[in-house]
Parts: sequence; structure tokens; C-alpha cells
Amino acid sequence: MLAARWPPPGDDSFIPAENPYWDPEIETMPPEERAQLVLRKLKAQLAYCASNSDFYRGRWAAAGIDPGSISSLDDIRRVPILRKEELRTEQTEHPPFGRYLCIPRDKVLRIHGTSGTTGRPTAFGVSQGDWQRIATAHARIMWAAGIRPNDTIFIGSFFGLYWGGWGALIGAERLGATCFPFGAGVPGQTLQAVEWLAQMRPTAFYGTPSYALRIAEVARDAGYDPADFGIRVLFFSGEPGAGIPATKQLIESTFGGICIDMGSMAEMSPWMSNAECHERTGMHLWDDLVYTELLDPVTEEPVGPGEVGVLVYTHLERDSQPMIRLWSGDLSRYTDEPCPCGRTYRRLPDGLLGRADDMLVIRGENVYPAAIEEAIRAAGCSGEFRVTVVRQGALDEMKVRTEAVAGHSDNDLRNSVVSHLKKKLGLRVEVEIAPAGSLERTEFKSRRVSDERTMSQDVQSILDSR
Ligand code: 8LE
Repeated sequence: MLAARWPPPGDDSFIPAENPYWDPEIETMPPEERAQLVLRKLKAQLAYCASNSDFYRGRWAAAGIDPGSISSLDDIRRVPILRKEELRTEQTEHPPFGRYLCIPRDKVLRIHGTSGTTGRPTAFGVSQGDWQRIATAHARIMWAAGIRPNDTIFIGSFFGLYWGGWGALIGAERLGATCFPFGAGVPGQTLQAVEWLAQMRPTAFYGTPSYALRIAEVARDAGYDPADFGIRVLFFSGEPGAGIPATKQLIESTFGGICIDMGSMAEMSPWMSNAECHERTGMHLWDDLVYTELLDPVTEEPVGPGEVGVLVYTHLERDSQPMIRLWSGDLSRYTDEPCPCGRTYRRLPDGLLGRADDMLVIRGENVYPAAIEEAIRAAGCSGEFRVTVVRQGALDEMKVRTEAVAGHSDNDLRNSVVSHLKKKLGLRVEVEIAPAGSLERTEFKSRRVSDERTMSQDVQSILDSR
């Protein structure tokens, strides 16, 4: 369905007949042909921003860019990169939505926002058309994950400003599935979740990986085996985990369903534009919805396959608050090797490696939080863990606290963590085994790695200044 209209109508009621693809033409087209489609949509999106936003008009004029002169995807590099701090400043100066809201204020259908734990929260104003387009995009992507209209989808995520749960909900509704918006965050709700899961037997689950593992623990304590819930597909966003092989395997063996990694950023909704298919070979970049560049964190030049770059996103069909070249800060690598699913999108085979500002430099080595989690999980740690990096004398030391696992002696577990980290990262660690269940759990996003050296701030300021 190569819609001639821009933005495409989001309210159609199309649902494919049983078929591996929602949109076989777009999903399997040769990449060069898709690039032409992306370019057409990009030009329409840029022209729309130039006519409807003083914010974009102003910044592009200041950079000497005429968006009408963009004639190839490479040309996008002439458009200035946008950073989250600039969005915050713009909203402070032009409250509440900033001048990148391209629709009249009274056409805002929904208000969402960031949690604002770091700095001023950002407000998202969403039009009805965008809400519908996001729903359709998510339905298409959830279809690729193997979700079908006869599925019942349990959404174990907050229903507030956070877009995660809402994005899953509207995608599920558009796909015609049965929605079960259970929520999260209310005291006692996790045990209730377990009881509802056992009773209602939903076939799909959405939340954060941390929360799925938390639910599994509470289920076991209450005498249930999470594999008996009958969940076929578990899909996740918001934090690393579902893209980390050992964590993916832990989730799959715990629940007996497939574990699907998804997620870009709330600003970029449809945030499922990074998402795995049911083959689970790494998140596809659904480039006809959001065009994604991978850029060197320092030079901001494009990186090739296999090289680490920052994901930089551009909306292609948003009319309310389009983001053009939003610097995510998330590091990843891409491949253009084919996926067995037959979709021709590039993929991120290692998921998101971590945020550029979370990357640790330990004794001269770049260490990604996702690699630390991979090693710790592969060592057999199925409970919570915490990692601290400290400087002792002139040396960086990594300290790991993890929890005892039934059936393993503390000593074996400690040795296993030491040897996995040594093998994966080449680092010596100090490991402490805490009692099972003693480290704090989250129903949202976990922060498991903390850097207590001052050097990380130096690295941060270098990255910030570029
Ligand atoms: C590793 C995508 C969404 C709505 O679930 C979300 O969490 O959006 P939010 O709150 O804007 O946070 C975005 C950040 O969460 C990303 O920049 C990235 O650092 C992290 N994140 C999201 N999905 C993943 C992730 N990190 N793997 C993921 N699958």
C-alpha cells in the first residue's frame, strides 16, 4: 500500500488475511526501492515542517538549508541534528509544546510526556491522525512479531504519561486482538497480575524485561510455574534485556514463549519502529515509518555495517510533533544481511548496546552495559544484580552484587560470574552473592550499572561537547 497521500490516512480498517506480512510489498521490497519511498516521504515530511513550524523554519534558515533542495537520502546530513536539550529549551521558551507542534493547539487529541527524572519534562501533543497512524504502524509491527487477532494481550505497564503501554494498547486494538490493559505500579499489583495471568491465560505479554522477570518470581513464590500461563509472545521495550541473548533465553525458558525486543524513544512514536520479528535476529529498522541513521558519536558521520554508531531518527509520517534527525544517544550496530523472515529492513543484531553516556571506559576498554548483563546472565544469575565501577588507587575495579540461585552453591555462582566477565570483557571483578530476593526490584526500567568514578563525568562532558 504505497499511499500517494501524505501523511497517509491512519484510520483504515485493513487487517491482512493470514499472511506472514501485514504489508508484503513494503516489507519485502528491495532496499534501493524502499530508499526511493523513504526519500519521497522524507521530502513531504520536511516540506510539511517548513510550512507549519517556526521552530524548524528558524533552525533550517540559520543553517542555510532549503528543505526543498533535499534530493537524496544522503542530503539529510545537511539538516541539523536535533538534541533532546533543544526540545526542552524550546518548550521552556514556547510553552507548553514548543513551536515544533505543527497543528493548532485545539487539534491535540492526547497529551503525554517524559517522566522528567532528568531535567524539565517534555510534553508530547499528539493529533488524532498521528494517534491512528501510530496504532496502524504498531499493529503492522506486532503482526511481524507473530501476534494475531485471536491473541489476548496482557499489558503490564503504566498507563500514565509513559507511551510504552499506550503504544502497545493502540497497536493491539488496531490489530483486532483482545486487549488486557492490566497496568503496573500499584502496591500489590504484581501478585494480582500473577493471579489474572493464571486465570485469563493471555497469549501475549508487553512490559519491561525487568518486570516480566519480577512477575515470574512472584508467580513462583505463589506456587505457579510461569510457563503454565500459556504466553506465546512476550514483547518488550524501554530498557535492555530482550535484546541481550542470555536474558532473552532466560525470559523464553521462564515463560515458554518467544521474547521480542522493541523500542526507540517516546518522542519517536511509533516507537516500535525498532522491532524484532518472530525470528528474533535483532530489531529491524522499519525505515518507511521512521528513517534511522547510525552516526559516529564523535564525527557524526555515517558508520558502516558492524560499526558502532548512535541512532538518529527522523519521522516520516507525523503531523503533530515531527522529529527530524533526533539524536537518541543510544549506541548500536546494524547489518544488512537478510533475515529469514524475508523482510528487507536493516537489523540491529545486538539490540541497543546502551546509551553513549552509559558506556563505561574501564582500564581503557569500552564496556557496554548490555555486554555486562549478557555475561552475568550467561553465568546463571537469574535474579537481580547490581554492578558498580569504582576507582581503587590508580585502577578501575568492577564490583558485582548478585543473588543466590536455588540449586547452585554461592561459590560456584561467584566463580561462574568471574569467569564469564573475564571471558566477555577481559575484566577482573569482585563478586558478592546476596540472599535471593534481597536486591530492589522494579516494575519499570532498571538501573543496574553505576559508575562511581569521576572519570565517567569527564567522558560524559567530552561526548556532550561534541
Ligand atoms: C535497550 C520506547 C519506550 C516508549 O518504551 C521508551 O522507553 O521510551 P523512553 O521512555 O523515551 O525511553 C527511551 C530510551 O529507553 C531509549 O533512548 C533507550 O535508552 C531505552 N530503550 C528503549 N527501548 C530499549 C531501550 N534500551 N533496548 C530497548 N529495546
